[in-house]
Amino acid sequence: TQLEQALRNAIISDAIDVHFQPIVSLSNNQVVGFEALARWNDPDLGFVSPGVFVPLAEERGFIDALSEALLRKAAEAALSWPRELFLSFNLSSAQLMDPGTSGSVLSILGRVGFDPHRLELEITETAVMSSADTAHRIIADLRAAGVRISLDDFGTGQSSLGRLRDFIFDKIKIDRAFVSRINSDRASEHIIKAILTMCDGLELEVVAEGIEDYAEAVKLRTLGCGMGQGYHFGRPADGIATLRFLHENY
Ligand code: G
Ligand code: G
Ligand code: MN
Ligand code: NA
Repeated sequence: TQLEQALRNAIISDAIDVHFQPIVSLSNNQVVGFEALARWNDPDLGFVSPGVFVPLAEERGFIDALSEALLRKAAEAALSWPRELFLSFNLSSAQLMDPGTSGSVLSILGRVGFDPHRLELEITETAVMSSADTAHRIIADLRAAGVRISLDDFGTGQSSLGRLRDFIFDKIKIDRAFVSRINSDRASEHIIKAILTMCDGLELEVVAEGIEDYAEAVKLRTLGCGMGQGYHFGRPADGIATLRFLHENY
C-alpha cells in the first residue's frame, strides 16, 4: 500500500522523529523523566499517528528498524538534558516476542553511552501475555542490566492482576481512562485508590497518565500517587523545545 511504502521510506531516510512528554513528581511538581513518543509528519500524507504506523511496522516486520532508530535518537537527546532524568520508551508487543530485543536495546545504549539505569521500557499486559516465556526472558535480561520496566495503560485491555504476582514490573502507569474521571465519577476514584494501595504493598511506583487539569493533579497527590503525566504538566514536544523547557524550569 501507499502508507506502507511511505513508512518504509521514512524509516530508511530517518524521517521519523521523537518527541518527549514530561513526567513529574506530584509532591513537588519537579520533572523526573520524559516519555519518548514517535512522531511522523510525512510531506504527502501529513501527520500519521504512531497508533497507526507502529502496528503497521509490526505487521510488516520493520518494527525493529523503526524502534532501534527511535531509541537511539531518544537516548542521544536525553544525554543533552541538564539533569540525569529518566527516559521512558515504549516497546511494542512484537518486540517482546523477539528474543533479540534485549541484546539490541542494550547494544544501542552502549553505543550511545546511555546508562541503562536511566532507561525505562513501557510495555502493555497484552504484550507480556502474548508470548509469555520469551517476554519474561527479555524482561529479566533487561532488568539484570539495570533497565526498569513499567506496565503501560494499566486497568484497560485484558488486565490481569495475576501478572503483578510475577514481580517483573518496577512501575505501573494508570490509564488516563480512570484519571480523566477521578473528579466526576466515584467509581474511578475508588479504583485509583485501590490501585495505589495495591502498588504500595507490592512496592511498585505509580504514574497517573493523562492529567489535564490542576484539580486532577491535586486529587491524585492527595490520594498519595507519586508521579503524574499529562497535558497539565506538558504536551509532547520536540527535542529542542524539551531542552528549552528544562532550562526555563530549572
Ligand atoms: O503519541 P500518542 O500519544 O498518540 O501515541 C499513540 C500510541 O502510540 C500510544 O499507545 C503510544 O504508546 C504508542 N507509541 C508512541 N511512540 C511509540 C514508540 O516509539 N514505540 C512504540 N512501540 N509505541 C509508541
Ligand atoms: O499508550 P500510551 O500511554 O503510551 O500513550 C500515550 C499517549 O497519550 C500519547 O499519544 C500522548 O500524546 C497521549 N497523552 C499524553 N498526555 C495526555 C493527556 O493529558 N490527555 C490526552 N487526551 N492524551 C494524552
Ligand atoms: Mn506509554
Ligand atoms: Na498509557
